Amino acid sequence: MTDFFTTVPEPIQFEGPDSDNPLAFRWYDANRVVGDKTMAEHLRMAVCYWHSFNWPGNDVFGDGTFDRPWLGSDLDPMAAARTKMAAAFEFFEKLGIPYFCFHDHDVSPTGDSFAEETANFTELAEVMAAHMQRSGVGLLWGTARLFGHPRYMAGAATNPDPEIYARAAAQVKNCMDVTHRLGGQNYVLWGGREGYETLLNTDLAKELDQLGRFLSQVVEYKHDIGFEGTILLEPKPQEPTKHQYDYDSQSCFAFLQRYGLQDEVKVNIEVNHATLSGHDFQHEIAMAAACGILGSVDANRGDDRLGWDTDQFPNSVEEMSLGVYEILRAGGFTTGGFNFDTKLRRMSIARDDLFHAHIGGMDTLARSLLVAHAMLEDGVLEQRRTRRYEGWDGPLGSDIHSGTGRGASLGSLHDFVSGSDLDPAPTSGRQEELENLVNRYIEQTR
Ligand code: XLS
Ligand code: NI
Ligand code: NI
Repeated sequence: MTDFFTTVPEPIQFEGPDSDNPLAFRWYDANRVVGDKTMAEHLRMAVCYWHSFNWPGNDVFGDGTFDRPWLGSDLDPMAAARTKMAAAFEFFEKLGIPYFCFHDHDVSPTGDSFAEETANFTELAEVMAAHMQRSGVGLLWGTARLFGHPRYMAGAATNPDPEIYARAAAQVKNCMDVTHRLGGQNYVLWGGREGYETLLNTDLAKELDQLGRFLSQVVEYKHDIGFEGTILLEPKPQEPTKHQYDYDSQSCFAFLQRYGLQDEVKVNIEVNHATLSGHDFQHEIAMAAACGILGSVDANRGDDRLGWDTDQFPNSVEEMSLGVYEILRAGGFTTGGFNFDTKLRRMSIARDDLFHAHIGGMDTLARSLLVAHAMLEDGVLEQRRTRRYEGWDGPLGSDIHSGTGRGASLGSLHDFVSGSDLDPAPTSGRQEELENLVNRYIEQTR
């Protein structure tokens, strides 16, 4: 291990809920078995490279505040990338996190030409492979940064210029190759610039077809190279563009169906993107699961008062428990996991702030897993839900679904209602009682 994080000399340990050591886990006990899997296997948590190691702590008004010595513009970019990578893996190992995620340009400098970009990335992928081998830390997903360079200002796949589409496709091919080489579990596409600023200069129909074509080419290439991970779209309604096409899970599903990709591509749901689109995190997970496209999660939280992606570390057990509950109901993750797409606040400038932030996030998810598992195991919520719909298991419900008997048509339903003294009584939704029940699990689960 290198010695960038000198104030945290030893790996973080689990000490239990009564510990007052701020550099210990109180809930995340990697090997604790919860149901049929360990906590580590359920949660499959990852650190993201970009916010933790590439972002200098700047914002639109001010410069970087963080102590990230590898970000100096006077450094040799390849040497700086190696230093950064060593510090990143030191962090992953000391934190005891099983996975990480990256953008191509997080780990590798772009250089002056595409050839140089490719050569740099190929070289640094081998350095990354060696770190992964030594540390046992795996790659949850890779992704290409198709939104940073000025060439992508009007989109990558959805750019009005097909040469920019081609440049983006070449970059994605490289990134899929490296993700495959490193045993990545998934490959992500977040459409940061795949949207518009004004309809006055935008051909929506053309752009959607371009995006559909791009994604189809990604899927074809995945099969060509035998990549077994999952291709994931990451919904977000806006920011940086005024409107993004991958708005939310339900619109992604419609898009995938339109281009015949619904069995090939799933979604990576981010908590703060869910809330920006006007939904709860729980809603986005449940909707993706209902559509059969639940893939992975970017764990973070937003700020109710701010209308942008603040990417704060998750700290609400209630919010995360309800999301994890839907994940468990859907059978849990397969290739997905929880990536901390989270950044420190700009004033958190001590090196060990990165540990405190991730420890809090990991403990929040671990505790949420316990709550969600207890709720599912006890079955009370599921029984209530099942009972609420049980009429649909009876003869009338099956007639309607199968289009037979009384349920054959509006006419036959009309005959049925007219010829009976049908007067169905409404039943209570019992929402408050159920909310109290959830709070009981949060209070009591250990
Ligand atoms: C930005 C996105 C981005 C993706 C990866 O809002 O969350 O970080 O996760 O490109
Ligand atoms: Ni994200
Ligand atoms: Ni985000």
